[in-house]
Order: sequence, then structure tokens, then C-alpha cells
Amino acid sequence: MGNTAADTLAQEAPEAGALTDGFHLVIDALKLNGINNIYNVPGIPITDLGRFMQAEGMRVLSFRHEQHAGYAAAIAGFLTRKPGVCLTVSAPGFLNGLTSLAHATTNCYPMILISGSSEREIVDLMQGDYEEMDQLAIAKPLCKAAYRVLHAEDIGIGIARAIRAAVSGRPGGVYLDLPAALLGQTMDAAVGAKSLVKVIDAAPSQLPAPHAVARALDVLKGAKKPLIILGKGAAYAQADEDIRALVEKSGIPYLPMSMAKGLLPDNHPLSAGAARSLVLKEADVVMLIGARLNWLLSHGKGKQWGEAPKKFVQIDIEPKEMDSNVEIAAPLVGDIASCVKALLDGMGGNWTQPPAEWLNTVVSKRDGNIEKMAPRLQNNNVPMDFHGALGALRKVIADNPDVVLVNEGANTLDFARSIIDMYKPRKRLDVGTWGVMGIGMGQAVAAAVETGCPVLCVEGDSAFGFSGMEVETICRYNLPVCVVVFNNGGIYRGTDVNPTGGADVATTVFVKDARYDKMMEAFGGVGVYATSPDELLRAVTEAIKSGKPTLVNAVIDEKAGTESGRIGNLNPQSVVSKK
Ligand code: ADP
Ligand code: TPW
Ligand code: MG
Repeated sequence: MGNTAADTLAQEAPEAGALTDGFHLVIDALKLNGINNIYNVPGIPITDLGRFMQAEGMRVLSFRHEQHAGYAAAIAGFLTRKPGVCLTVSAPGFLNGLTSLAHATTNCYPMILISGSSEREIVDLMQGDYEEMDQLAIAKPLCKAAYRVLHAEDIGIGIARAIRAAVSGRPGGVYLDLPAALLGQTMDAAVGAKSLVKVIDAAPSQLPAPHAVARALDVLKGAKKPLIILGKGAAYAQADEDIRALVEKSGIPYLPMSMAKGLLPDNHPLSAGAARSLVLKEADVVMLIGARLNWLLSHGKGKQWGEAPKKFVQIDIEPKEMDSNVEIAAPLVGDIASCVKALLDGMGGNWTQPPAEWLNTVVSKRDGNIEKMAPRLQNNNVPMDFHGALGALRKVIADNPDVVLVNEGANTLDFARSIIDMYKPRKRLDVGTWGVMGIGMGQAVAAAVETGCPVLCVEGDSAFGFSGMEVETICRYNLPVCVVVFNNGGIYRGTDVNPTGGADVATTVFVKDARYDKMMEAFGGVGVYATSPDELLRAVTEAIKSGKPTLVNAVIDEKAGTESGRIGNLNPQSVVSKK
């Protein structure tokens, strides 16, 4: 990460007798470790920290709410393999940021939540300080590690530990507590500079054991109907070339999890994306690469996985992940880059590809499904249905494969995931493991800042509402973000009615004919009202070309969606029938 500590010290040797303080030691420690972007909401005691950061050449992006700054930091970590840093004020700001820290941990994204905190002596005696809260204790169960620094001379170590904890092993969220008094502490500048720590090899390679590699290859060799499942851990690992080589050399069809789409292009000959039900049911050997057998894969068992017995090979850096839901026949514990490389080496020059019959079955199912879907994606209905609208956006991504797609909602998420093909790695960012609403604008800001690419957000109208105020942030930094709000007037649908016939609308329904486009116009961005797929295509194409902050209010048929999108089965059922 950047220069060595010695280089930096040599370049910026402080004058004899000069003083430094906690503020500047924090900044120097972050910069020394190559961390230059901060996602922030100012206030006591960190307002000056943000100012000094900006003055020292860091990019400090101030948000309207900490949760979105935190979602930005979390996805920055996913995109860059460096911890994304979110900076918040005490108690309420800290708590607002905490949701995103827990989200980062759940999703295995490296992130550091740095929060200012109140006077320790007063907090610990519960004497009612300004924004008093024992933040360290509250953060601990929700993250990988939580640290507090009390002395300026420990800032270097504190930040080094936070970085290592976030990115090594299974990545996750780290909390770093900086009491107000620490920031103002002073010390000799030369001594301070020496106290900084440059983290060497923050995420060291973790090589798989040779016998584990041999066992995995044995299991794969015996397969008649093998399948590879790529998860977002595989996207995170940035071993794109080798993962592609492994798929192609093995000749095994693969299924990308949502955020692994594009790791190999979705139109790759071995993609089984459009034959998901078939491959899960029929496969006899399944190799998971950076994907957990959690709810998103029905825990590796049950109806979705069919009757045929299966053997699992699992590549993961976290040993405890093995056997979490079903028996893993060949656990391969290590970092994905090293494991994939070891498998490639072990396959040698004359690897036998799976029986042609299996590939033919997968390909004919896949191509049949794609063909069936095609005419629905061409429809130009007004009001739009999900297929017509997403058919247009699918073209936008095909024509602009560098665009980063951010996606949330229920129907809007589920349809977009299956309809919009991705062509490059780490271009699809969505709701992650929790299926959380509210990641949209935070992830959009970070995607634009960290990648420099245009961003397209495909948002349910409910989903958008969770972070909608951040369109001001997008306008303020003039980011190349185009938000498309799929406006179907509510959560899942806009058609529910209050069963009592009372004046309140139903619980899932919003204001009819809302004009989300005007929100963007309020802050100087471009607002567009689109009623047909053709208008939508034109507006989004123009937005990507211009790079101007844009919000397209896409009018979607309020009857088109279904309850909870594709996961309606997870709703508990009442024995008392609905009115
Ligand atoms: P998805 O939701 O796409 O199925 P998950 O978030 O469930 O993906 O799984 C990601 C997995 O990848 C986690 O179990 C995590 O430990 C693992 N992982 C993340 N980075 C690496 C890496 N560099 N090497 C190995 N495993 C990794
Ligand atoms: C933090 C529960 C899941 S999906 C959703 C909610 C509120 C919104 C769906 O409506 P939307 O999409 O976005 O308009 P569409 O196309 O189906 O109409 N709070 C949080 N996370 C979740 N997941 C919820 C609530 C939920
Ligand atoms: Mg909706």
C-alpha cells in the first residue's frame, strides 16, 4: 500500500521541536497505508478531522446520513480490497453507521468504521456526557474486531490493527473508537512519525494444503454432472484470469451468484445462469468458489437441490464455513487466488472434460429459456412492465459494459438480476447477503468514486426511498450516476387496498404518480419522466453519455409485481385468512 514508512519519513521529516497531534497522526497513518478516500458525516468531535483530511489531500465525501456513508465504505472495500473508511460522530452518528458495519461483516467486505466518542471518564461513570455511549461495547458483537485508541502514540498501531483485521482472512467490518480527547493530544512530531506503522502484506496469501487440492481434484474427476458456483468472494478475490481459466479448462458449467455475475461474461458458452433450476437439481458434484450455502442457495438441500445425491467441493478462506449446512466432501481452505491456481496446476495438461451429454442438457435448457424470454424483453408496453423496462436497460449495459450497475428492490431486483447480462467482473453491486434495502445511493457514490466508471442504479421506488436524500450528495460531487426509479407506486405492487376501507392507504402503497425525477432537479441534476421502454432507453443512454447526475422516473404498471418478488415463499403464513 503506497510508499514504505521509511520513504514517507524521509520525504516529510518534521523539523526538530515541531509538534503533531492526534488529528494529524490519524491522517498520516491512513495515508501511509494507501487509504485516501473517506466517507463521512461531520460533527463533534470529528469535524476538524474531516477538514484536516481534505487539507492533506485526502478525498472526503460528506453524506447526508451515516448509513449511506457506511454502505459506500463497505462497497469501496469490496471493489478495492482495501478497507473502506467511514467516519462518524458519537452515539447517534455511530449507531447510524453501525448498520452498515454489520452489513460489511455479514457480506465479508473490508471496512473500518471510525467514530469519534465522548470523554471516557464520564462515559464509564455514566455521568451524562454529550452523546454519551459505550460505543466499543456496542460495536463488538457486530464486527470482526473493535479497538479503541487512548494515547496519540498508539494511533499508528491502532490503525494498522484495524486494517489487518478488516482485510486478512475472511474480510469484514472493524470498529475503531477515537475519543475526542485523543484527537487533541500533542506529541513530538518526529516521535509521532516514527510511531506510524505501514502494514506489510495486509492480506497474506493462504495456500491450500496439497492433499486438500488432490482430494478436490479427485472428487471433480469422478463427476458426471459437475457444476461450479461462483460467489461474491470469487469476485472480491480479483483472480479473474485464473478463475476463467479454471472454468474453461475444466469445461464445467458455472452458475454465478448475483454479485459474481460478469466475473465471466454472462454470454459465456459455459454459463448456466439461465438453467439454474436444472443444474442445481441435477448436478452430482458442486464446487463452490467464494459462495456460502446460506439461504440464497437454500442451504444446499431441499426441493431446489433435487433428489440426486451430491458431493460438494468448497473453496473458502474461512475454515468454519465448511460443513455449515451440509457435508463438504472436499474442503479447500485458502485464499481463492491460491486455491484456483493450485487446482489449475494440479489438473495438468490432459484433464478430461465432463461428459458431452451433461453440457448438451445444460446448454439446450439455457438456450431454450433465453429464447422464451426474448420476445417479452422487446415489448414496448405503456405503462411498462418489468420485462419491457429491463429489456431496455439490458441493451444499455450490453452497449456500455464498463458501467457499474447498482440494484435494489424486490421485483426490481429479482427481474434485473436475471434479465441484465453483465460482461465484466465486479460491475454488479446489490443488496448482498441480507437483502437489505437502502444500499443504493451509498454504493452508487462509492462505485463512481472508486472506479471512475459511470454508474446505473436500478431501484425499486421503496428501495430508493431509503437513501433518496443522497441524490444531493451525487449532485454536490457531480458524479456520473444515473438513477432509474421503477415507480410502481409501492412495495411489490401499488394496488393493495386497506381491508377496512378506512382513509389510510394500504401498508405497502405510496403516493400515486409520484415524481421522483423532481428530486434530482431540486439539486441541479437532470430529471426525466419516462413512460415507455424507448423513452427509458433514450434517457439512460443520454445520461451515461453526458455523465450528468440524472434520475429517470420510470412508470411501471402498478399491477406487474408479485409479493416479495421471487422470495414470497419466505413469508410466514397466518392461519386466520386474509380479509
Ligand atoms: P454469495 O452471496 O455471492 O454467494 P457469500 O457472501 O455467501 O457469496 O460468500 C463469500 C465467501 O467468500 C465467504 O464465505 C468468504 O469467506 C469467502 N471469501 C471472501 N474472500 C475470499 C478470498 N480472498 N479467498 C477465499 N475466500 C474468500
Ligand atoms: C432495511 C423489506 C424487502 S423489498 C422491500 C422492502 C421494504 C421493498 C420492495 O419494494 P420496491 O420494489 O423497492 O418498490 P418492487 O419492484 O418490488 O416494487 N427494510 C430493510 N431491508 C428490507 N429488505 C426490508 C425492509 C423489504
Ligand atoms: Mg415498488
